[in-house]
Amino acid sequence: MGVANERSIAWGIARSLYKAGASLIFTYRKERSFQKLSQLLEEEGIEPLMTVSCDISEDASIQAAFDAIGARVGIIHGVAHSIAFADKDELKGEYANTSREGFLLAQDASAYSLVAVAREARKWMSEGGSIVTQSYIGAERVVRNYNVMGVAKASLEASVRYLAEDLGQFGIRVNAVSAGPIRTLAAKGVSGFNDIMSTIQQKAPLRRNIDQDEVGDATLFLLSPLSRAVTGEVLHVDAGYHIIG
Ligand code: NDP
Ligand code: N5H
Repeated sequence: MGVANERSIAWGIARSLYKAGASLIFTYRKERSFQKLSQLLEEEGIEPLMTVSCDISEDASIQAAFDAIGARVGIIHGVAHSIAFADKDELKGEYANTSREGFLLAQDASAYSLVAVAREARKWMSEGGSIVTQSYIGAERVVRNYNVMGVAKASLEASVRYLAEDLGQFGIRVNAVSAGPIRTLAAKGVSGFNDIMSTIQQKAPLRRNIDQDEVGDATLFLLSPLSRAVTGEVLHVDAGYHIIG
């Protein structure tokens, strides 16, 4: 869930999963994303089991998407949730100025969406499986301009833990990847992005930034049985930046 174009983290995940032999189902919101996705799938010679429209701001849309998926394939083993949204105006200046509307929008799209997706997906995860979402270090620490999205990611990471407890008894694991900054469509035009990338290059233990394929491979690990005893975890895929004070 969440391929907008070739730069999307979700596309990195799709490539890793495809190489590992997974059967793939894609969801998209905008028609533009559907077109990009179809083009990418054709270029890479990937034949998905299906591609379904899903707007995570609408419960009915999530339900309809997973009902359609369930009706077609019967059982699913994993979900990659790679979706977030906040109003651009909330991603600069003081967090103290966040509007009620902006706060609720970020929480709804970026954190509650995982809860709603987990609820619908679990109905079809009758053999157990794994759900993985994407977070950012701004959930744990104050990162300039991340603001309302930092609070939404904190909520997302807490949801990962509560969902892990609920779904563990059914053999379903729930984890997050906390990725370093990657130039994607969502990141386009946000203030301070370039400065953050150069700080990582100077300060991260590996002295470099990371890419979509590295997040894809880590997400593949969390979706696969290689991580079968890991749940409720936030795995940093950030060249080690999070350990630096
Ligand atoms: P992209 O812009 O490539 O992906 C964002 C996706 O969110 C798009 O596919 C967009 O679909 C989808 N989306 C937004 N709102 C909705 C909605 N209401 N319903 C369905 N889909 C929706 O950016 P990224 O790959 O960077 O973002 C993916 C995830 O990774 C996000 O959770 C982000 O916070 C996280 N992340 C990103 C980092 C980065 O540096 N890029 C770092 C750490 C985490 P559409 O355009 O069709 O609406
Ligand atoms: C500290 C930073 C830089 C400042 C904050 C950036 C936050 C970005 C996250 C959200 C998801 C961006 C967002 O919603 C942008 C939208 O308002 C406008 N863009 C769009 O509508 C595009 C077209 C679509 C595809 O975007 C979405 N979301 O659907 C954080 C960065 C260093 C790291 C980063 C970029 C983190 C992250 O969470 O994405």
